[in-house]
Amino acid sequence: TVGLPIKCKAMVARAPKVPMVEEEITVMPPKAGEVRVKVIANALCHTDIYTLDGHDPEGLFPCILGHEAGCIVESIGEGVTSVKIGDHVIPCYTPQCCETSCVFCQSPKSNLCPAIRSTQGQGLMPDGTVRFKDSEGKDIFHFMGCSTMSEYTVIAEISCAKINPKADLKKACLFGCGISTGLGAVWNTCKVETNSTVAVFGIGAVGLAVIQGAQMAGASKIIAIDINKDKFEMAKKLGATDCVDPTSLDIPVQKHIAGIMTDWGVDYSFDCTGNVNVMRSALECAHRGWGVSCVIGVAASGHEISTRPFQLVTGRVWKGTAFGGFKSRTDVPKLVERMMNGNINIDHFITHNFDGVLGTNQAVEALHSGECLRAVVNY
Ligand code: NAD
Ligand code: AHE
Ligand code: ZN
Repeated sequence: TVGLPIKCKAMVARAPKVPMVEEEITVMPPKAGEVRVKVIANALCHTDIYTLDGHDPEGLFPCILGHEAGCIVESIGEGVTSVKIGDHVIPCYTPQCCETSCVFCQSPKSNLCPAIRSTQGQGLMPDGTVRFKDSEGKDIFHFMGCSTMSEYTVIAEISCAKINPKADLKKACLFGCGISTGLGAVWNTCKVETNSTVAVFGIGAVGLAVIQGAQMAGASKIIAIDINKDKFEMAKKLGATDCVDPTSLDIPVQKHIAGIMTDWGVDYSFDCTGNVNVMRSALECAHRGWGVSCVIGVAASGHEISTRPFQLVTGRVWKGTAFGGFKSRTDVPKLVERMMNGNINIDHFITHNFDGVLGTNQAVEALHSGECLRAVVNY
């Protein structure tokens, strides 16, 4: 079943802060334990831009970005048994090896399977080499184990979540990152209970997914915080009960939330901005005695969080989440089923659609405009 090299189009990020360029590349066949997929649709996540803009300490160039995609298996490498040619899959940057020896896969407490994390962070496949060559035959790095800004890509078998082939890949791709992360932060990482009070900082796709998850969990008060007031209309539609623009306050937003809007703070708060000052506000607006604050946003290289330890001494808990704590191969297919049976509506996240791999640059522009939640690029 192992095929020949494929020539196709891909967006190559040549250097930080430089627009990506469409190039003809060669995608080598999958090696043992790997799967080559045809990418049908890819949505842009803020993290792609963060790496493209040079803020990622693990950012390597030249590379092929992209990690929120819907794909069809084109060929499989030696030993691959869990997917076959023609299967529909969502590549997952948090893999799930399911080995009995993997303490992370065996624990219900975490989804952070480390099986291929080290090579993934170095832009390589698990055997330490790459599957992408440019037109001069030079190597191009992988990204987050996905590299879905290419018509074809190669991923590890343990990164493939096999989904219902009847699901629309142009929608289901969103479960590859942002939506799953926001929902899972609420349901898995924080386990928000009915009647909880919640504050969500940053109302992009991730923040909106947090609001949606909190509403589904039965939260009684959901405070949406953003410096862009245009975000509030959708926040309210999805369940926000209050909206706050911190720039219009004359006191710190955490004092406004814990003091004026609530007596002692919120039960749960979420940072969906990646700004370390916002992370501090989110922690400090959490309820004295038990408030939990969850970091979702990814901070730029060199940025660190701080607060007075007194905030923790007096019972607040600071935690974080990767991919919303979902075990990817087990849980993503279930999320897709829930979308198909109407239990999780995600249509409102797709604000823009573009065609062709080159449409990725229009998606980048759209995400920068502040009006975009998710731009889906259909290849
Ligand atoms: P986005 O750019 O669409 O949304 C960010 C929002 O934050 C915007 O609405 C912006 O106006 C708002 N914002 C910016 N500065 C603010 C401030 N000071 N106060 C309040 N709001 C502010 O991004 P996204 O795709 O929704 O991703 C959000 C963050 O989550 C990013 O940092 C991304 O890298 C990260 N992320 C993490 C995971 C994970 O697994 N932990 C997964 C996906 C995304
Ligand atoms: N490379 C960065 C870390 C980036 C990061 O934290 N990524 C999130 C996913 S963002 C998806 O949009 C994550 O899940 N991290 C866990 C992991 O294993 O990477 C850095 O700081 O080095
Ligand atoms: Zn992402």
